Amino acid sequence: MLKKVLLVLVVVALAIPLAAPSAAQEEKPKIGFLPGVVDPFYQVMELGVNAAVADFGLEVVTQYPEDWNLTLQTPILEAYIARGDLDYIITAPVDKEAMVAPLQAAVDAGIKVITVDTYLGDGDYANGPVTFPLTYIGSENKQGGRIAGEFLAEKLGGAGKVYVQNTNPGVSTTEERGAGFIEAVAEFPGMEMIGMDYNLDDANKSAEQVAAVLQREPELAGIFGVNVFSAIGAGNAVNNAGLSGAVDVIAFDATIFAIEQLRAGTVSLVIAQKPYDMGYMAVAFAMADWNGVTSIPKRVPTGFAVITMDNVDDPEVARFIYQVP
Ligand code: T6T
Repeated sequence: MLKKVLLVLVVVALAIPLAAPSAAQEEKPKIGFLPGVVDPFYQVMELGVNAAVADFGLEVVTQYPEDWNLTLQTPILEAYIARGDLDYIITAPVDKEAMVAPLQAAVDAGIKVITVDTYLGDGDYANGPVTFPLTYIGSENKQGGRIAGEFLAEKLGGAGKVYVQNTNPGVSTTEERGAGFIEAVAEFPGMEMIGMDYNLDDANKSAEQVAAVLQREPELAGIFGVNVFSAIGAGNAVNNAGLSGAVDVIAFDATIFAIEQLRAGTVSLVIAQKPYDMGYMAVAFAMADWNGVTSIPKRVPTGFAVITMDNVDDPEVARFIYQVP
């Protein structure tokens, strides 16, 4: 009898190390990264994603839509779902309403969704109309627009005509930047907001629209370009019209071009976001969720670095310039 008991104990002891570990211990999650468009902002975000993927020993699949377009982002997402091997999708939805159903389909297929930069619904994943994403990691875009508006109004001594170059309606980020700018400018009685155009995230279209406004409004004093392509178009149009320094450009997004334009005197303020951190944190939160962490915040604001000629050479500020190798 004693022999039998000992034998059973030995068999059990030997079996323990062979017992199958739980899925989370055994495997690591596979990530799909789906940016909004090919641009330096998302390329820097990808660097952050890749750094975290390397730190955690994960695998990632990345594909960029060529343009900011629903009909380009949706099929990439559908292909990600169809692969059947992704556990998390980290994405910047190109439209806050139209991308809800396609991303819900990912969730229905068992994939968890994290949104970076842009959000779905109203961005309130705790109490808003869309609650399925794990978290929303991105800038406080209304505040970013307000920073641009206040700076420009103050630089113009509280009086002057201003105009906004925007991308597309329905994009959470750029919509909020435009609204924040208009709100801030309205607090200065001498300021006049003369209009806002949508360039469909195309720098050439932005330049054409700005050229037309410069012709029509000889008293225009300032332009807010709400993102990479809007600011590039605005800067080019102002330069082509020979108005560098006479019409102030505020550039959202710290591209190399925006910084060159700052040094040349066409741009007076560059607002840098933190795309590297957005990408890194999105992967880190996916990993935490995978390991059963339950206290993942529904919203992670990432802040800005506000760049002028006074601080552009300060390494603590310059490190936020979008450098793509
Ligand atoms: O400004 C970024 C991003 O925050 C926005 O959502 C879309 O445009 C950019 O990617 C810049 O091109």
